[in-house]
Amino acid sequence: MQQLDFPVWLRVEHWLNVLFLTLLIRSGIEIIATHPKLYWRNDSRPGTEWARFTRKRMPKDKLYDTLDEEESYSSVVALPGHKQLGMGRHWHFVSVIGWILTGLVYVVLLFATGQWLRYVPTSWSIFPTAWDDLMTYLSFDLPPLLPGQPLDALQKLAYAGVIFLLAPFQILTGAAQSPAVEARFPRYVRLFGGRQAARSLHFLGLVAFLVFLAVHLAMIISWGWPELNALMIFGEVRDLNAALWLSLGILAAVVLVHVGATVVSLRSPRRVQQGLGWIVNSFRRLVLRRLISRQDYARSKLSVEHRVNGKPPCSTEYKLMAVHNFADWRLEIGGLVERPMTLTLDDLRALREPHSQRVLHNCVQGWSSIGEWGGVPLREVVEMVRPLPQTRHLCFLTMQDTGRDEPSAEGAGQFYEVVDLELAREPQTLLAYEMNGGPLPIKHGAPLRLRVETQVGFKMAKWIERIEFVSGYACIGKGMGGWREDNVFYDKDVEV
Ligand SMILES: Nc1nc2c(c(=O)[nH]1)N[C@H]1C(S)=C(S)[C@@H](COP(=O)(O)O)O[C@H]1N2
Ligand SMILES: [Mo]
Repeated sequence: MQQLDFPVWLRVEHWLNVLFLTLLIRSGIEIIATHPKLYWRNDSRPGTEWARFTRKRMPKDKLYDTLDEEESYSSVVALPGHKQLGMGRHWHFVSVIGWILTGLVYVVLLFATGQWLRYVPTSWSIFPTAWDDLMTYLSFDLPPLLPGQPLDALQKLAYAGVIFLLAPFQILTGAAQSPAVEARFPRYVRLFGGRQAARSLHFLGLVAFLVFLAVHLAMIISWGWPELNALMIFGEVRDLNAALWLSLGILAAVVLVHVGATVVSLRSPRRVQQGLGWIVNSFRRLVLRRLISRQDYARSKLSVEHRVNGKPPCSTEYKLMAVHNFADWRLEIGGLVERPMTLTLDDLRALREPHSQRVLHNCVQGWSSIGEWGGVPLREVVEMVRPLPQTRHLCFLTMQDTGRDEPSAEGAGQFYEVVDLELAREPQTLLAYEMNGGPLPIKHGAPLRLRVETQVGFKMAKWIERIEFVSGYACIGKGMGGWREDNVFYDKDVEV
């Protein structure tokens, strides 16, 4: 029979796992901080959360948005802490790539070397034995190890559960939160009970990992830290002191990575955004870019109260337009096009019967709602104005001046977002002037807003006044591809 020892790859994998899991946990907590509430239903209706990690109470009589609900957690628990969702996302996604690659190598080697026998039970008798082991532990005693194996029955089942159930569960519930995956495979998300249920389950998976870590450490202490530690360092029980120092050295290196990641994220977020963004984007392009939205939720699934993000323009000009039902509003389309245009709302309505779609909206903060949007598919407008060959992106400029309209937000200036031409041509990319069968309400972007269903919500500019076709965006704003990218360091392409 295969000897279940501690080959070098197993030891390396173990310590890499420590690094990636802890990075995932801290960056995950940063992501929760931005909307510290958990729901079961897709509409994330205020008041229906089953768990909340904040003391803030939101007003019932005033328009507030999700940014007002955000919490600032300490860097001790969150990477990097202090309301840096953009940074938390970059670290979470980079770590998840590292963790999945580590996991794949691990599983392949486990099966290639016969070491899988240490985790995969080969007889039903393991269950009654594990029960006996549990009773033994509860009476503060140590159960016998399985013959010829490094673990007792209960430990074997616990490790098998973490490796073959919990880890895949976290990956699957994580994927179920990607707007691109949801848009292309709405049924996949339904498997978990919807977007918010997937988010809640992902959180419970985090709790399960924390419990596992606590029990794992307790076990090591009760079975003999020095010897087990030596096994994880040298692969055999020898040089206990050297093993101790080496393991402390590895842990110090892990802590150093965490401290370093936290400090650069807080001090030079732009560098982290560019560096990690490059890694994450390469994977995202490879895996998610070809997913095209195919959503059509039933009318009965529409959220009674669609959540809101961003505060409407409060200029007199905008208010006057609103009073006149936006008769004076104009949409300018220009830049690298053959036929620049200026359209009124009536012109847009006259283009065609409104196209409508019932879709799930994912805010980067974590909430979701389902709405019906009506308007003109953007690709029809693109065909009308005829982009020049060098066009790569569309820049959506809005009537919102964030410094004036949302003073509590970080950053100032005109809100804009850049979307790639290929996304603009997808069937469910929409210039919407209707919502749930009526005119688009002011808080949702009247008179015109964008819908790009494979992306996270912040790409969908509201209160649009101009669309500029461009070949690059380095000269727009701070050059990162949108107001949020410029000011709060989000990633430009947000299929997750
Ligand atoms: N002009 C502008 N558009 C915006 C925003 C904003 O702050 N300003 N917020 C974005 C974000 S973060 C989200 S989640 C969606 C919210 O759309 P909703 O309020 O219709 O739900 O709008 C997006 N469009
Ligand atoms: Mo958002």
